[in-house]
Amino acid sequence: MKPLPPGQFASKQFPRFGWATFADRFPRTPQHLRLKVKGDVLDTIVLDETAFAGLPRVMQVSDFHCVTTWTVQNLKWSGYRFCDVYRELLAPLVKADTTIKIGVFRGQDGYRNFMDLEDLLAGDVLLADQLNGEPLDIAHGAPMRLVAPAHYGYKNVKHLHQLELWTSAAQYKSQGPKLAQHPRARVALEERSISLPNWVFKLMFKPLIRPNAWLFARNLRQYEQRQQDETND
Ligand SMILES: Nc1nc2c(c(=O)[nH]1)N[C@H]1C(S)=C(S)[C@@H](COP(=O)(O)O)O[C@H]1N2
Ligand SMILES: [Mo]
Repeated sequence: MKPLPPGQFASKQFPRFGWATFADRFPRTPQHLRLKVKGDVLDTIVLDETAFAGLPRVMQVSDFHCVTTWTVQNLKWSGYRFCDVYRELLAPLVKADTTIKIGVFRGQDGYRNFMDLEDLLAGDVLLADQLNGEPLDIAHGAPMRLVAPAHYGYKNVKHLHQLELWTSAAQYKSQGPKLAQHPRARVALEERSISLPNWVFKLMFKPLIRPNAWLFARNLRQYEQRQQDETND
């Protein structure tokens, strides 16, 4: 088994998690895989099941690291390598003489984050639509999520519906608490936050793990109950 990165502990559970403001936000069409790709550098294109089906499907076992210090080990993801998606489907459409710096990912729940294109092209970065042999569920990012194991969880955007390709990160405004943002968020280097020293960050966020996981779990149960009630009506 891989050793844990600095400052992380192994969690048996894999909770639905995120910033508390997203605990009661859910994807609108979790059953439809439809990734819109846009930006000044290319004409907007929509990638659906058919577009992805032309790419090799890969399976990957990797660990998932939340910046608040929990790690789940040995998750079995399946989906498409971002580098394949980029090289096969997107790069041919990008206008000549443009250099893409970042990819901004948006989730159906309103969440967003970005990663450097260079980091996105690493071989272990996936657009995953399955976890442990099952289609992704609402808890973990249906219909498709970003999986970037070398980067903290907050870069691993769930419920993907849009990707924007930008030539510079200068205009990007971070969302939510500025405390837990780092442009690269590399786990091995403990790039947790640009504004807080790691020891303060860990002291502040560790006690919030359990209550936050509980909040997300409660909202998920309520969401599932509502879906159930709607189908029964
Ligand atoms: N769409 C979306 N993606 C998201 C989040 C979110 O709230 N919404 N939270 C991020 C954070 S902070 C973490 S730790 C992981 C949690 O993934 P999980 O719910 O599968 O455990 O998702 C990340 N991606
Ligand atoms: Mo997180």
